[in-house]
Amino acid sequence: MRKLVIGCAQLGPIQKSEPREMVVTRLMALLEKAHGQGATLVVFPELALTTFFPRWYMEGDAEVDAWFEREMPNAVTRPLFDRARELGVGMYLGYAELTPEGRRFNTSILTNTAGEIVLKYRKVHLPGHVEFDPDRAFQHLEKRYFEPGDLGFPVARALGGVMGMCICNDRRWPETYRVMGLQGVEVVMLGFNTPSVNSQKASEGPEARLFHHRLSCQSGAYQNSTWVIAAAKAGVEDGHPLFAGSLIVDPDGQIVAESETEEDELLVHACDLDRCAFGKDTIFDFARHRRVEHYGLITQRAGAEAPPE
Ligand code: CDV
Repeated sequence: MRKLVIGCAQLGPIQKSEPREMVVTRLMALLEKAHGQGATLVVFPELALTTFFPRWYMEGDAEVDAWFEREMPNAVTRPLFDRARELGVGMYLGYAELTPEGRRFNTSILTNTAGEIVLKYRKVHLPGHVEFDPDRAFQHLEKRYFEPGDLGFPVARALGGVMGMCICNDRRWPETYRVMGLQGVEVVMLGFNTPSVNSQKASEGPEARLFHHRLSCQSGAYQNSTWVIAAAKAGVEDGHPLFAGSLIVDPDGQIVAESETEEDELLVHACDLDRCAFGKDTIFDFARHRRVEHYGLITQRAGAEAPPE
């Protein structure tokens, strides 16, 4: 048995006016709690330091850049990184990254128990739109504020396993998990901010959205025989509800822990990474059963094209 005790640290809402220092205090409380329950890895949500700012339409660079981090760790997050290192706890942390060249990404990093950044990921599948859309119930401007990630879906050996990351909307795409599955991933960590209602389909409420969220995480876990740890930012941010549904999913696709509130909440589970072996070696055994000669369209074509009538 290769046991990795993982904390899935859900955050309740962060209001637009809440300073990062206050959020870091909340993250540190969750970190301490996770450590107290034996965790050596804590997974925090997407854009964990601020409100989900892509719902707000902004034009000026200065206004936009105020939501971004120019380095990580920085003055505000240093206490979190220091405490995680002291406790010997690794972290997945999502934040908005502004590079020295002025590029903007929706990013996550993974630290090891020594506090070193061992993996970086930049969100590939960016939902939403670029311009203000008056027909939507609310805005989702990720395509305005971020470039698509340019790092692919890397994995790293860390914390005793093969670790991979993605961010929010990425979890709905089978390609996300499969590219990491082909690198032997054993833990896929992800953070998310998902509105409780669909901005373009009012009839799609929280139950339907939770169903699709669970379905995506559970199928990704099962089909690649990997643990999936999904940490929500939840609750009502300045009048905009986000659902919760933080999950820990085992390599059989079963949910072993799920959040019960829309507040700061911690799930902890002792994940046996050796449980990934049966699915990888026996059920799916990619090397023996995959037929890549038939998968060309996956990389040749982005959009679906039905045959001519
Ligand atoms: N932050 C996200 O990527 N949210 C999307 C919403 C907009 C559908 C998600 O897939 O949850």
